Amino acid sequence: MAHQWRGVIREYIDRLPFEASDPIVTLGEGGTPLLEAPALAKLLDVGNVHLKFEGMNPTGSFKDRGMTTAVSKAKARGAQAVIAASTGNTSASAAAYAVKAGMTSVVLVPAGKISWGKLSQAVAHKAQILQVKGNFDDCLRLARELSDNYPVFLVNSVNPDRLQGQKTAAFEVVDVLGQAPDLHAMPLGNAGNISAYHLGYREDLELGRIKKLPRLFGIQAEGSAPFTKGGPVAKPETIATAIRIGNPASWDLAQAAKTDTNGGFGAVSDKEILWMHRFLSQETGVFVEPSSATGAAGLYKLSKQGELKGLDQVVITVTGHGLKDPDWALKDDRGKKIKPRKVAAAAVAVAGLLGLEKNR
Ligand code: AN7
Repeated sequence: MAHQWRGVIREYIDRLPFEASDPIVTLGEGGTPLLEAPALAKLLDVGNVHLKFEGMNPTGSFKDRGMTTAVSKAKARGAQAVIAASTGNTSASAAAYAVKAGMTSVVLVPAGKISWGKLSQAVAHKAQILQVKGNFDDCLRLARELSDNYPVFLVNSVNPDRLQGQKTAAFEVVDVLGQAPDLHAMPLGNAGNISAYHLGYREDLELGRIKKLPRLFGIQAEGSAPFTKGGPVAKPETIATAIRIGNPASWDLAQAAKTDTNGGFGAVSDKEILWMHRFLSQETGVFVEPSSATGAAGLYKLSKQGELKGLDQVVITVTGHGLKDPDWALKDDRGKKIKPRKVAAAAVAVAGLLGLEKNR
């Protein structure tokens, strides 16, 4: 029988706090493509760019890597319900893994500020969804308070089991490249992901699988950029709703990731994010949600400032699938809705609209 990828816990069990006899709740997450993107290498003027396409996870985002570990541990501890605060992707993932585990899920989302693709996933997986009159930071505060005082198990990335699973993305990059890249960039929100990559690459360094750490770069949206502002942002705003976060929980871990790797934080405007969102679709064939274009958009900005000179290997994690939040693809640069033209069901009419001349 052909080998099937078994999910990150089984694939990396010797590097995770699990035994084969532990309950393992998986939907086959991880093993995502690391795609060469020559168009992006040219744009950024660096040797090579690879996109780590995390939208290829079972619920369409990188969150599944940490959800398999968090929900598996919750099950081992006898949990019957999980709770998560979310800008959308965590709720979709928590809801799906809770179903797989035979648990119920509660998700707290900022009212009106999550994409309908993500909301549809939480609904489909029968989560109890509550729209909180507040932002993500309020949702997380509530989720923590509830899990401290009621029988619901917290599966946000403040739960260390989440980072354990998420660190496997770094292992996969090293498995494919055979080394660490010079620089690895990603979107930055609550900062779980950059902290997890740091953990994963550090472990690879200690095991001698890599000779140096990649410089880790986390890129935020300008309207919600606590890391470049130097402190929490009270009213975060951006069209990139996944990273509309003003008070990141993993603040200290992200600072350590930056310092330890000689990395950096950046911020890009919504316009820059949408430009890169389109570039990725049109020039690399990879469809991501707007938030996920942030890492590449940040590097483009740095490249224009001459900051990427001489880099050979660059990896950019694109965190979520384009189908999560497809509305942006259907808008032109001025925000006008793109409507494909209508045509009569006749070849000559189609050819006419396409400007095709008949073969001789
Ligand atoms: C597509 O789902 O915080 O810096 O509640 O959905 O690890 O928070 C999502 C975050 C990047 C930021 N890209 O990652 C949530 C949530 C996408 C995301 C991030 C998120 P972190």
